[in-house]
Amino acid sequence: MTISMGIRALVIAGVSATAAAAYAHAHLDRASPAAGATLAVAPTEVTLHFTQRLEPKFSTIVVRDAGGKQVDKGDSRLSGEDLTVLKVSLQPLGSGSYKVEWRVISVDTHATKGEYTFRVGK
Ligand SMILES: [Cu+2]
Repeated sequence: MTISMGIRALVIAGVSATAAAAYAHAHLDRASPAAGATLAVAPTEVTLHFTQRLEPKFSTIVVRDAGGKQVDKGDSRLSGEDLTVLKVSLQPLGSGSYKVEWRVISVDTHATKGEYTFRVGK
């Protein structure tokens, strides 16, 4: 192997390792209600789609109103057969701003979390 071939092999190995790491955690892929959405009709549940399968025991969604009061029903659960979809049911929501806080552990045992807000009403 020439020196230049060796360097090229190292560069390719480095790129592959970075790409693998990017896929190795559960990131939020899409959400319903969507981040920043304003809904005329109150949603009855929040559904989050992740980029990786989740560990059900350690993956939760909490939804809070503007005052910090929890307004979900505490029934976070995985949905569907691919184990990448997490849901929680909501209590009846009035007009206002709501925050979705999610915290998950993916099947590779890595933890990720995030939050976003949506609005009901005007
Ligand atoms: Cu990971």
